[in-house]
This record gives sequence, structure tokens and C-alpha cells, in this order.
Amino acid sequence: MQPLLLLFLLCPPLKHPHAGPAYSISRLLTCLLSSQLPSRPPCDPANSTPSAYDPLDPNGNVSIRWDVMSWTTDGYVASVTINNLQLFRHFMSPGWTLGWTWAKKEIIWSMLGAQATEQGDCSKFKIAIPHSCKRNPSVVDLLPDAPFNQQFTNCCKGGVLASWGQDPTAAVAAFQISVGLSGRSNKTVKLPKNFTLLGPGPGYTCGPAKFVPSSHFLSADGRRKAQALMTWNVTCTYSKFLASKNPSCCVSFSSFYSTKIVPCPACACGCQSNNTCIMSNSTLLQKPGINTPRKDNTPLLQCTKHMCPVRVHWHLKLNYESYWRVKIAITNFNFRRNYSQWTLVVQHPNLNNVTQVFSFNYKSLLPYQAINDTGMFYGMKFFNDYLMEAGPYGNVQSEMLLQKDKSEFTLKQGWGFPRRVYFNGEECMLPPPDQYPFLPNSACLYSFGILKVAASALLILRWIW
Ligand SMILES: *[C@@H]1O[C@H](CO)[C@@H](O)[C@H](O)[C@H]1NC(C)=O
Ligand SMILES: *[C@@H]1O[C@H](CO)[C@@H](O)[C@H](O)[C@H]1NC(C)=O
Ligand SMILES: *[C@@H]1O[C@H](CO)[C@@H](O)[C@H](O)[C@H]1NC(C)=O
Ligand SMILES: *[C@@H]1O[C@H](CO)[C@@H](O)[C@H](O)[C@H]1NC(C)=O
Ligand SMILES: *[C@@H]1O[C@H](CO)[C@@H](O)[C@H](O)[C@H]1NC(C)=O
Ligand SMILES: *[C@@H]1O[C@H](CO)[C@@H](O)[C@H](O)[C@H]1NC(C)=O
Ligand SMILES: *[C@@H]1O[C@H](CO)[C@@H](O)[C@H](O)[C@H]1NC(C)=O
Ligand SMILES: *[C@@H]1O[C@H](CO)[C@@H](O)[C@H](O)[C@H]1NC(C)=O
Ligand SMILES: CC(=O)N[C@H]1CO[C@H](CO)[C@@H](O)[C@@H]1O
Repeated sequence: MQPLLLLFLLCPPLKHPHAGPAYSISRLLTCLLSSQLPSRPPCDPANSTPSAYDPLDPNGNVSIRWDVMSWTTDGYVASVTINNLQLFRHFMSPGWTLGWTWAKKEIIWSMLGAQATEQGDCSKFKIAIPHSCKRNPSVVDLLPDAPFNQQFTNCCKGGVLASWGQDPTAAVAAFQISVGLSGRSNKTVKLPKNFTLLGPGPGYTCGPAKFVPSSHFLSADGRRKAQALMTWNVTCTYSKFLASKNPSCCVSFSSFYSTKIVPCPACACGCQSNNTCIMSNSTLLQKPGINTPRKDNTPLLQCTKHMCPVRVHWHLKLNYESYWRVKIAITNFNFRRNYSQWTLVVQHPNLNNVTQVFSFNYKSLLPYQAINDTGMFYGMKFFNDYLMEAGPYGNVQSEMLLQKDKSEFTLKQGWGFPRRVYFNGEECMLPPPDQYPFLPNSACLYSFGILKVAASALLILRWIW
């Protein structure tokens, strides 16, 4: 008995529709037995790569490169380039914030294309006043209307960066920094430490800066190659566990063969703001300024059972001879946020045969080169790439036609529903698999019953022990 139970615990068939009843069983068992399991070693935050691993974008990272371009009287001028190499996670407004701790007593004389948020204590300087004297500066992008003489290539997007999968040319940011009191040779320059990246919320962990071979730059005519004096790289990875305790979106299902709509799980997003939410018909919504975003981005949610700012609905719409059709709708329940350049990532085994997507852009993602079951949807420019605040316009939708592989396609056991869904890079909570719409008179209802009995038997045995 013990090995069987352990098997359940060690391989919980989480979030897999085929695993319907087993899911709830394993959760029950986990609860019952957790006190008897050897506890896991605590996570070491300095070594957090495993928790940063995202199965749909296993190599996703943000790479930050410092190229020292010239020496000055007491330091250097570097151009800093941030590359968002994540397939589907972008930096939305109000954008990225990059921080670090200087290794010595460095200061920032000036910057182009970005600015330090605080000047800090520069009282030691009498004649020329530095841009920032903080030991741990935080740097943000400039806004698009920044004066021309403060701009730098790829700067001034208000910190907004597209994801690599959506638009590689818009996934890069850069600024120039003039550093003082660092020494002016590659022996005296010490690498900044403790890099941090906000995007705009928490979630990123940055590794240490490492020297890499100096970057090369081609001149505009392509006939001369210049070289940085020194180059170092920092790699940051995202972890949803650091970002927030609760999901920020949820998924609901429906299908043509069942009248049942499977709603988002209740309190899918934690229900923390359930005493500040407002009803969709509330007269408060007429108040001017109700939609104005707050500095700290606190949401103002429409009251729902799930209390998520975003819901993704997947409707199995039609079943043709050799095709099937799905309708996807994304609804915003936050009165204080417009999502620009939103992305939706879906994992489903039939995404290898997407025939047509009607009013979203679609791009297939191949996290594991051989398995083509993941794809990204995003809005069409000037049409639906902007998901408006909650209310009558706060939704976008599309339909998708998929070609059937007849050996695999089935309406049974929730096969037609996605395995994973991400909105803007955040994983959305799916309904528990045992609530998926079942085919009427389907055999799985019966097997579900059997499994339930088996489960209770297991539980009873466990109790008797
Ligand atoms: C960062 O991402 C890129 C693109 O996916 C990948 O080639 C590279 O190996 C990653 N770097 C690290 C340190 O994971
Ligand atoms: C350093 O970062 C840049 C992107 O900013 C990347 O293209 C390059 O491959 C990285 N180098 C190493 C050695 O990781
Ligand atoms: C510093 O420069 C010298 C030669 O100029 C070179 O040999 C050495 O590798 C450089 N060190 C670093 C850390 O770049
Ligand atoms: C970097 O962060 C670690 C842990 O947060 C801390 O122990 C260390 O002192 C920091 N280093 C510097 C130079 O601030
Ligand atoms: C709000 O959420 C708490 C749990 O966080 C729950 O106990 C309470 O009943 C909820 N209130 C409403 C009105 O839903
Ligand atoms: C809003 O709708 C709810 C039910 O959906 C109703 O009970 C309530 O009276 C309505 N409030 C207003 C101000 O219309
Ligand atoms: C969303 O965008 C519309 C139109 O651009 C604007 O009127 C509205 O104030 C914005 N809402 C928020 C919450 O920023
Ligand atoms: C993956 O699926 C997409 C969508 O059907 C298709 O366009 C693409 O060619 C497939 N790629 C591979 C490598 O099979
Ligand atoms: C029915 C059909 O077209 N199936 C194809 C789905 O896509 C895979 C490769 O992605 C093909 O091998 C199948 O033939």
C-alpha cells in the first residue's frame, strides 16, 4: 500500500484533464499524509534557478549586458543593453526598473536614455554634481517624449519591452551611463553586485555579473568593427513563486455538447480584494477618475466569484468531419488597467495543426523542439492588441480552426480543453479536471464513479492503519 500511496504523492497528476478524479484524490492524500512525508530541503534563494524554470519557456531569461566603451578621467562610459529573451513575458507599463549595488564608492556622473530614480547624498561634491550618488541606484527608462539630447538608441519606451516571441526588435532597451570613482582600467573596475530587475512587479532573480568576451560593433557602413573595452553580462530569470502568491488570471470552459459552463474556480486569485470590489452595475462607475490607475497599481476589481483581474474562456464551438473549432475570449475585470500588447499562451496537443486563427495573431512556440503543442496568441495592431479596462469594451475574442488527427481527437475526458494557459506570462488557474464538461452518457462518468469508490477504499484503509 505504501508504495502506491507514495506514487500518488510523488507524481501528482496536476492540471492534466485525463487525470480527472486522480487529481482530487492525490490532493486529499497529500493533505492527509503531508505530516508523515520527509520535508523537502528549504529553497536556497541564491540558487533559485530550479524554481525559475518555466516548462513552456525553459530557457527564457532577461540578459543585461554592460559594454565599457571609453575611459574618462575617473571612470568609464558604458552602454547597458537589456534584452528580453523570454518567449512570451513582456514588460508592461510602467515598465522595468534595474537596480544594483556598486562594489566600491562609484557614482553616476550622467546618463542618457534612462535615469536613476534617486540622487542620494551628493553633498561631498562641490563643483560638478553627479546624477546619482546612491550605493544601490535604481534606474528606469525615460518616457517617449524625452528631450532629444537625453535619448539613446532603443531608449525611451517608458520601460515597456515586448517579449522575444512577439517582436524581437521591440524586446531590447538600452541606456548609456557615465560612471565615476571606479578607476579607469580593467584592473580597477569592479563589477556591480546584487542586480535586481522589476518588471514592473517582483518575480525576477538576477545572477552575478560575469565577464564575457568583449562585444563587437559594426559601423553603419559595415566596413569597420569596433570593440568594447570590457563587457560583462547579467542573466535574470522569472519565477512565478516570487511574483505573487496567487494567480492573476483564471480559465473557464464550455462546450457545444453540454449546457454546463465550468466557471473559474472560486477565489482562484485569492479573494484579497473582495471587500473593495464593485458590482458591474454600481453607480460608482459613473464617478470621474474611477478608472485612473494608482501609483502602486492596486486593482479595482469587478466583484466575481473568482476575483481575478483576467478571465480566459475556452469554448468548444463546433465539431466538423475533419476540423474542430474553438472560441477564445479574454475578459478584463480590473477597472484600473488597460493591457497593451497582451499575450495569451496555450498548451494543447492539437496546436500542432492550427489551420486558421480568425482575429488574433498566432505564433507557435516550440519549447522542446520535437513537441509542437504550445502557441502564443496576441492582438492585431490597432484592432485588438489593447485589452481595455473592465466594462463593456473590456474583452477581446477570436476563433480558431484546428485540423483533427483522427487517431487522437476525442471529445471525451476534457481532451479538447487546454493543458496550460498563460496570460501576459502569468499562469492562469484552470478548473479542477473533474469538473470539465462531460459528454452526455460518456463512459468516463462511470469510470469516475469506480475511481471514487477505489479512492474511498484507499482512504479508509489508510485510516485503519
Ligand atoms: C537566455 O535565453 C536565450 C534565449 O532563449 C538562451 O539562448 C540562453 O542560453 C539563455 N541564457 C541562460 C543563461 O539561460
Ligand atoms: C551577453 O548578453 C547578450 C545580450 O545582452 C547576449 O547576446 C550574449 O550572448 C551574452 N553573452 C554571454 C556569454 O552570455
Ligand atoms: C585587461 O586588459 C588586459 C590587456 O589590456 C587583458 O590581458 C586582460 O585580460 C583584461 N582583463 C579583463 C578582466 O578584461
Ligand atoms: C547582496 O545581497 C546579499 C543578500 O541579499 C547580501 O548579503 C549582500 O551583503 C549584498 N551585497 C552587497 C554588496 O550589498
Ligand atoms: C472574502 O474572502 C475571504 C477569504 O479571503 C472569505 O472568507 C470571505 O467570505 C470573502 N467575502 C466575500 C464577500 O466573498
Ligand atoms: C446590481 O445588480 C444586482 C444583481 O445583479 C442587484 O441586486 C442590485 O440591486 C443592482 N444594483 C443596482 C444599483 O442596480
Ligand atoms: C484605457 O484606455 C482608454 C483609451 O485609451 C482611456 O480612456 C482609459 O482612461 C484607460 N484606462 C485606464 C485604466 O488606464
Ligand atoms: C507547429 O504548428 C504550427 C501550427 O499548426 C505550424 O504552423 C508549424 O509548422 C508547426 N511546426 C513544426 C516544427 O511542426
Ligand atoms: C491531420 C494532420 O494534419 N495531422 C498533422 C498534424 O501536424 C503534425 C506535425 O505537426 C503532422 O505530422 C500531422 O500529419
